[in-house]
Formats: sequence, structure tokens, C-alpha cells
Amino acid sequence: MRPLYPAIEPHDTGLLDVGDGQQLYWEVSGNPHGKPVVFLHGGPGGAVSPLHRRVFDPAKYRIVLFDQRGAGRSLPHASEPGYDLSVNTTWHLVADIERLRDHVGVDTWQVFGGSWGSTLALAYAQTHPDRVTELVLRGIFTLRESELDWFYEGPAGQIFPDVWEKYVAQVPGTERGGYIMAYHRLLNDPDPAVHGPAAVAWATWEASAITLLPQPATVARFADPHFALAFARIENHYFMNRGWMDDGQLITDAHLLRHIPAVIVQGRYDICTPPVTAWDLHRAWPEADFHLIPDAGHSMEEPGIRSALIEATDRFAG
Ligand code: STX
Repeated sequence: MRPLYPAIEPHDTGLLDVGDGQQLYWEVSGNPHGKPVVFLHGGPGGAVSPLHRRVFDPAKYRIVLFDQRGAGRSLPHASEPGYDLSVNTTWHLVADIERLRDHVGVDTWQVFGGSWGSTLALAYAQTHPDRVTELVLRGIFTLRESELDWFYEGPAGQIFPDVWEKYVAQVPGTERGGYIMAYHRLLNDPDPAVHGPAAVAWATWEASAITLLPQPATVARFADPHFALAFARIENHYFMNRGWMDDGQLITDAHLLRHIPAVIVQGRYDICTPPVTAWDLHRAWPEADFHLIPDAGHSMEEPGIRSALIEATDRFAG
């Protein structure tokens, strides 16, 4: 198993104004003259962390991390009252990645994304294929109706009934059946006594189902009320709007990527984004290296997932 690279600090950080009143936190670490890579975090509505720097060889890579609109250290934070979600869509984020590329002075770069980060990586690469040197994708999520139904509307609850019960408990009986819609109302209720517990329940459900074995520290991190509110509001907004994409679009358009070297890493026991989506992508894009890790869930902290990701970034580093 490949360990993480040692902890490093960024040598450059800033806030990038991308318009619509939004500023993105960004940071660059590793070798300033190395091979550029951009890391796309999950959610949507998650955040980058120091761990994310450590899947790249710092001697070989110029590592660019950023927090997507409304998330992490970007401003304003989606937990703030009155945050305008209408300027936060898949296509705003795709345009933001281009602005950031220009801002850090890079012509082309490797794109690394897990979970929602894989969704965004596919959307970005299909829109700007000439800017992408390689793709490293983990825990494939394409925001299809079937994927949302699986995780947010019931079926995955059969595997985690104990946690699912708490997710469902937020929703009054009369609303049961359409949880994404019911949570939309709860999360955007101005009363903190309504949106607060709903956000924690939403984030707890997701964090509890992303690792093969229970990881209380992971759940605690994502159940933090400040993180959970931005995460839940942004995710729910994207899901209510089906990512502003056609159902299955990212897989249908995989042919646009066939010339780009790529690695797909998927955990067999990924309950959040089950292997069928990675498999459908693999079938549509057979040139991409496909790794189905037999003993892993969804998170990039799963040892088998982490190891396969580092092997991929090492190989692409040359
Ligand atoms: N959402 C999957 C995803 O991108 C459909 C994701 N799930 N949990 C996370 O991201 C965090 C690790 C950010 C909590």
C-alpha cells in the first residue's frame, strides 16, 4: 500500500474574485516549476484540506487546491443568511476553473477529482478538453436521477438503516417520499432551529456512508454545524436542479475525452456512489484505466483507494 506524501504547506494562497460577489480561496503547494494539477473537492459544498495535497509528489507537482463557490474558505460562505445560490451552478464552477487556471498562469493541467469532484472534472474536461493533460477520477458520480434516488431517496438506507432513520426523522410524515425536495424546504427555512438540525442530519447521513468501516472522526468533521449547513444547502441545490445537465450527459459525452490519458478508481463497497456509475463510464470510455478496489468504500482515505490514486499521480508525473 502506498502511503501519503509528507504534510506540506502552500507557498502561495489567495482569494480570487470570480464575479457575482464570489471570491474563491486557492492555494499552491509543491514544486513551483512542477507539473500542474488542480484538485476538485467533493460535495458539492465540501472543502479542500491539507490531506488533499498529499496524493501528489511535491517534488514533481505544482499542486493547486481551491474551495468551490460558497464552500470551505471561499466567500461568502453558503451558511450565511441570504447566500444567493442562483449564482452557484455546475457551469459557474466550470468557468471558475478556467479563471483560476488563468490566474495561476497555467496553460494545461492534470485534473484530479473524487465523488462530486469527478462530476465536475468530467464537466470541465468535456467543456475544455484542450486544457486537460490527464484525468484522475475516484468514486464516480454523474448526478443521474438513478444515483440521486439510490442515495437520497431510500435504497441505500437498506444498508445503513440505523443512520437512515435519523435522516428520515427530519421530514414530517406527510412529506415522506421526496426527501431531496423536503430537505430543500428545511435547509432554506430562515429559522436556525429548522435549518440547523436538518443540515447536520443530511451531512451525517452522507459522512456515515462513505467509509467501509465506521470512522467517527470523519462523521464528526462533516457534522460540524457550520460545515454541514453550507455542504447540505449546496448539495441539495445542485440535486434539486439535477446539476443543470441532461440525465446521463457526462457518460454520453465521454467520447470527447478518449484522447486524454485517464485513471478511474472505484471502491466495490462504495455506498454513496455505487460502482455501476464507474462501470457505465468505463464501458463508454474503455481507454481509461479502470481500477475496481475490492475492499474499499467511497472515501479517498480508504487505504486501497488512496494507494491506487497515488500510483496514478506518480505514473502521470513522468
Ligand atoms: N456527494 C458525494 C460527494 O462528493 C454525492 C461527497 N460526499 N461526501 C463528501 O463529498 C465529503 C467528503 C466532502 C463530505
